Amino acid sequence: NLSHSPKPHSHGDAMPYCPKTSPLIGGPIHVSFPSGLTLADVQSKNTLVLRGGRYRPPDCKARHRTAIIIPYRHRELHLKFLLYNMHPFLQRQQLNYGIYVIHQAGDYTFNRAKLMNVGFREAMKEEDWDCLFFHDVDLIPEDDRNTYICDSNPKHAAIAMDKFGYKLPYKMYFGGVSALTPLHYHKINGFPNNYWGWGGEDDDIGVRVSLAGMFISRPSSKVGRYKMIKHKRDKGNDVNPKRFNMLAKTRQTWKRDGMNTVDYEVISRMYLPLYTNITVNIGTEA
Ligand code: UD2
Ligand code: MN
Repeated sequence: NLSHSPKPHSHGDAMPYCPKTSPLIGGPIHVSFPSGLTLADVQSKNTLVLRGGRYRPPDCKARHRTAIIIPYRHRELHLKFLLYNMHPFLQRQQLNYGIYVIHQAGDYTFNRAKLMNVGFREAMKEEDWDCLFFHDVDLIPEDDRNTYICDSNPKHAAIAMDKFGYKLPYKMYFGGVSALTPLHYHKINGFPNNYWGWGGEDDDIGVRVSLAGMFISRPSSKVGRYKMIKHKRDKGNDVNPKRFNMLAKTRQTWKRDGMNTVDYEVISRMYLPLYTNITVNIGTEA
């Protein structure tokens, strides 16, 4: 076929690659939460963001394609502040990126890790992402040098959070924000599907990484800094009392619970101005 109609968003061959280090990034960021901020304000500050929360640098070819996957239910205010801070942050890094909000339908107990599996599968249907950032809605990065690209091992990015006094709480901690390539994700069979409610799922993922023969990589604690927007425990996300028993068995369960068994029903997919919203029915505990 000799006809070459340009693909949507393609910028032709003449465009140079972006520099290895973006000239637009600085150091520490002053994170702010302006009162009265609306999503329309965020939109008008981010005019280059395309429908579905997609972006490509306008004047160079991005070296990296990163999807941000956010597990979500009833956190409108946090989402607004995250988008407000995150879009400019990612644009300064000259990434080709997309933001996916994976919204758990219904009132049944929340399941963060299963929502990540949904996000992985649904995002990969749209684009050949080379890195996926699994991202709590309430964590705001505080340093531009925290680059949203993957390492050769699964990366735990949220090494230093204000809520833990900017220290790693324990060595195997893998919560908050983590980044895996599709290959890493398949190697660990994705995340567990059966942690309903608060806690344990992040440690299970950390154990999967080591059972699959990989290591946890981290940025320096100067760079991997985050503010967590203060909140109370949500309704519908009570502490999971089974978490310790489940964690003791990850070695036996990880290969038969994960990406190979995730089942769900997408209720809607909406390409909103600042993000793609996927509302999903993930069922209930067996
Ligand atoms: C910690 C970890 C988090 C996860 C959790 C245990 C940090 C900063 N994060 O978070 O990664 O391991 O413990 O499950 O230590 N969410 C909703 N709606 C809900 C409930 C949860 O959107 O009703 C999402 C949201 O993206 C939130 C995330 O799930 O940020 C984690 O829940 P959390 O913020 O209530 O838990 P937290 O802060 O203890
Ligand atoms: Mn939180």
